[in-house]
Amino acid sequence: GGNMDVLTGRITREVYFDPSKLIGKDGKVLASTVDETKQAEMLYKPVKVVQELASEKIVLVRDEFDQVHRLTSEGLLTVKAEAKEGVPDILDLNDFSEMSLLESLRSRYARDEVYTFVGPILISINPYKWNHALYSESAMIHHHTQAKEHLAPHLFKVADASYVAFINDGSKLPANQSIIISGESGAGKTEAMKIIMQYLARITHYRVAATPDSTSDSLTGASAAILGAAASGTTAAAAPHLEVGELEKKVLSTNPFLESFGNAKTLMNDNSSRFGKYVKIQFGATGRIVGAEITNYLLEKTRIVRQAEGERNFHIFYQIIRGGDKDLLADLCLDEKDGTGAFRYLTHGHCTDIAGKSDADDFKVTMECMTAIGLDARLQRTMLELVAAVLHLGNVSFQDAGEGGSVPEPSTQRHLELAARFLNLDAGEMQKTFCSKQITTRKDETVVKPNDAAEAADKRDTLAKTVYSCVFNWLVRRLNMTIAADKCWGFMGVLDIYGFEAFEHNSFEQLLINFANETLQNQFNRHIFEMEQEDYEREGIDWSYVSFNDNQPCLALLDSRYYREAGAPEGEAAGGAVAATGGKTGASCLFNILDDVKSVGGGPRKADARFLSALHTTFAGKSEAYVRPRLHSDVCFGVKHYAGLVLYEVDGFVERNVENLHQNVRALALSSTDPLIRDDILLDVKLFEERSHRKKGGAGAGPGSAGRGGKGGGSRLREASLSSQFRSSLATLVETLDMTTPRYVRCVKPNHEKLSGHFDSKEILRQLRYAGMMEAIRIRQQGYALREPHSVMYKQFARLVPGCASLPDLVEKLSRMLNVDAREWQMGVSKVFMRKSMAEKLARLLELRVKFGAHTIQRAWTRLRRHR
Ligand code: AOV
Ligand code: MG
Repeated sequence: GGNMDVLTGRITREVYFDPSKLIGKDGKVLASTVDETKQAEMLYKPVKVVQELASEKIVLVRDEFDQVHRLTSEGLLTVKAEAKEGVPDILDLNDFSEMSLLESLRSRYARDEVYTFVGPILISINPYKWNHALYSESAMIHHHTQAKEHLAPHLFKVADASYVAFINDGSKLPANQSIIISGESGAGKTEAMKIIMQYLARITHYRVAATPDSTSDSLTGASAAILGAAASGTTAAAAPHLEVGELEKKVLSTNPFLESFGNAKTLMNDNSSRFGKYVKIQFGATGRIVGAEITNYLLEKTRIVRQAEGERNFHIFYQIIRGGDKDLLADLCLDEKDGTGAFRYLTHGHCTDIAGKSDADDFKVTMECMTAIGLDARLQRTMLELVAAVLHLGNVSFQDAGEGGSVPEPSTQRHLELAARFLNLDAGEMQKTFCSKQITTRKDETVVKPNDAAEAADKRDTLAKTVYSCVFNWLVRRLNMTIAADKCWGFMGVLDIYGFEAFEHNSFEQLLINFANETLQNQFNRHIFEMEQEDYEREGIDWSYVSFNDNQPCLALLDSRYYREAGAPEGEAAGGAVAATGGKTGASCLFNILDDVKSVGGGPRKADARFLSALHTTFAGKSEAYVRPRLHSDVCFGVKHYAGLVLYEVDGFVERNVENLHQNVRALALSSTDPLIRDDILLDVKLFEERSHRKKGGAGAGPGSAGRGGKGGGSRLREASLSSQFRSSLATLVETLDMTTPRYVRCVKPNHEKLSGHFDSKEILRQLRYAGMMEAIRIRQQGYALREPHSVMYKQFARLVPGCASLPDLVEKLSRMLNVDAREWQMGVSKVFMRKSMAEKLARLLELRVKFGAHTIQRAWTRLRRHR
């Protein structure tokens, strides 16, 4: 093959090397001494051949850093022309390897072809530059009207396929769809979601406009219109402009609006989503949009009071200060001389600007969206006041005042009063709440104790976080009130969450974010596997041997919902009991242990330590996904996620999970005299209070806990904890996704520098591996890589095998000739399924036929047979 040229010194192609074929001076393969990360780093680097020792099959190569390596000759990899050129669908590569995948993507990316299919999955590599023609209205019409096989990979293609499947189902029942967008922070998920929504908002209108009888409510009529448009070649010329209806405008307006409140600049992404969302676009039976329903997931609250170096708080804060008019700023007392620099909550990261972004302009857009969505002047005003209240809270400082007590610094008293005013709270009560704590003794007596300055500041931050996250959730509720339809025929959901995160320091938030990604990865794996299974079953193929590496051990470690007897860590304390009672919620998992840690006694630090030691005892050496780190095992634990090992620092886990330590902050918030704030905006706080009162009442497990294995106090506490709410909202999401036909968009970040045109192979390969792309392709490979229709197979090989009577006979003889065993192939109803090694041998056979002619092979085959 390709190596031959190298060995004879005729190197005409680019050569890459495979680090696992490195050899040392002694001629031994080094692979075992080069660890995996190092190998990944060296992966597929182009090299020049320095010297070849053809007799010993050893090659010396020089890399770009002028370092010379010794390799076995199989370590030289040549890129086939096909991969070098790049194919629109990776599954069409005859010769699949990580390198050919990477080379295909690289050459496409260089031609600005940022989208590539892997079967039904779309890979999108962030271009970091806008190609407006790619998303123009004529591009939309083109995608909607042209036959699919002529279209290049595109988000529109995914959206259109989804839409067509949805309405074209033929039955009277909707086939609900989902488009699941995933990828690391900054990979382009949110932009992809917006592009998809823009497309759907316009195309659904176009379709109705093109329907001859647009009043017809008939589904088949609507589908016929699409097909008609495609057949008659209706194109941009026939529909000069795609209109967007009022409702569609509202739906689209929710995106910039929620971004203002829920997105922020991080080191990874100038516009990073700090919440997850699933938008169900609701359709009527005519295929038109009738509304949208947004589900949001866990806003990253800590950002409100603290930002890492180089990062910002949520956009809205900067927008108001920079875009609000004089009167507004004077009313909200935000007209400080130093602008954004005057507010402590905005200056932690020492970064208040985003290159190329105008917060003032964005403020106008935010306000326009708010009006478009239908929030009236009073609601808008209240919302702005609450945002101002948060900023003022941040500027309140405390000083110690002897005997463990504290008071606000006199110069910041003004801010405390302003915050109280905008929240409609009593400033004196607010100060009391910050600067003292109420403790209930064993005898149920309430004692008031002073807080020192640090404790007071902590409570101040808790109030700020509570208020802001309530405002955010309230906004989503309001949006749903205005845009969600009461009744709809069916829906298409689009999911855009925060990507997998592994920082230097990881905390509770990262664990929840990564748990969400883990859950989705599992959903993806299951689906891809099931799809494969269906193809096999359709063809009547035995697929039972296809092994599948899922991330179930990690999920079971985190959430007992995923506990499965075979896969669960052995010997865990609750294991036997679980099997006996048949209830899986009783299995110990990380989140249950966290929920059960008593926060009382010794303060939050001690509680975190108890949590950590419980984890070590329960899981170290027992769960394959759990890691007790060699260093810092007194403050850290590790989880082996599908995307790699992450070490979490337990500091703050118990407190953030239970949110229970500041009961009097909640009571303070609920004393607001503005009913809109108290009953509506702060609904989350109110519900939380009600739940914990029920708990205190001790009246057994309420109806709400019935489904959760109601097992005394523990389960009731679990209901209230942040992680348990997150767990159940994710479980509901997965249930919803499982009821739809999912399509996947895997976004990839080409480099860390946010540069356009820079393709960092190592980074891209890492993400593709983590996203399970290799796994998805591996299933195909490990299963049957090659699926040839019967006729093609017969035509290609019958001439090489003399005297074969039928296709089964041909395949039988071929497999003997090539010395492959019976497990390598199966005869399907319409295709022959062959595994990778047989496919490769056949490819070589074809190559030989080309070089030496069919008769030579026939002769060789006959001789061989006689010999035996
Ligand atoms: P993310 O949603 O995946 O990150 P975004 O969708 O916010 O990432 O994309 C990050 C940035 O990349 C955008 O602000 C654009 O500048 C650029 N970008 C993304 N897609 C395109 C595109 N199709 N064409 C041109 N530029 C693009 V995060 O929310 O941080 O996980 O949490
Ligand atoms: Mg995003």
